[in-house]
Amino acid sequence: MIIPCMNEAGSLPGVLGRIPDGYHVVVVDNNSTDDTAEVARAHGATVVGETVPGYGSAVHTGVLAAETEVICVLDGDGSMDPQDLTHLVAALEGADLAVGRRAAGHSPLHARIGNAGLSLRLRTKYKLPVHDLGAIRAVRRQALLDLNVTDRRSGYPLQLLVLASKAGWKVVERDVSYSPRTAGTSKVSGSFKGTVVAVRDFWKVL
Ligand SMILES: Nc1nc2c(ncn2[C@@H]2O[C@H](COP(=O)(O)OP(=O)(O)O)[C@@H](O)[C@H]2O)c(=O)[nH]1
Ligand SMILES: [Mg+2]
Repeated sequence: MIIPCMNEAGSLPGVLGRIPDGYHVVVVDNNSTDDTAEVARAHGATVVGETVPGYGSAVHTGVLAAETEVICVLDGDGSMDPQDLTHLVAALEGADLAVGRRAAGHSPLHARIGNAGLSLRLRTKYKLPVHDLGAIRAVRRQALLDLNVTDRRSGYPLQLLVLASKAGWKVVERDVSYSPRTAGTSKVSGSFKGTVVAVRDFWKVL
């Protein structure tokens, strides 16, 4: 299980306290200026550092560091429940990629509109059965590496979905919970500016 983290020391204890049995956690510390790395280690995670900023950069470093056949990725801000990953991993039985559809309740309005537009495009142009952007996911590690996702910023999850479609992968989506982050500050969708930058990143991919 890979958790990209930039200054998530406040949220991590809650996240790492809900890891399902049998999972090994790699926290990718992306230039945190707080105690993210120490907190992660204290809660049993392996910590890998990544100095190149960006969500995709942190995730890719985690994928390289992981040693399991199947990997999962989720945020370290407490907005997602690691227990949901067991359903996504189970769905890989009949699929190449399993992504979560986050409950919409707590997202800011601009983020919801952006997600709706982009996921509509994924359904129509790329024939993917998705209603969200794959922010939490499970996939086989080697297949993911072979797919060669190159985006190192917030477009990473979207590029993964587009490449999966082009490669003829079977993609499935499952409902997952979604709450406000439990501490710290948002790096992407919490601010209007962050969302504009992210949507621009996304649209380039599409
Ligand atoms: N955007 C961004 N997120 C990062 C980076 N490094 C790690 N992350 C983590 O990626 C996850 C998602 O970021 P978050 O701020 O929650 O985005 P939001 O939910 O869209 O507001 C969090 O666990 C971040 O700590 C980075 O360089 N940029
Ligand atoms: Mg978040």
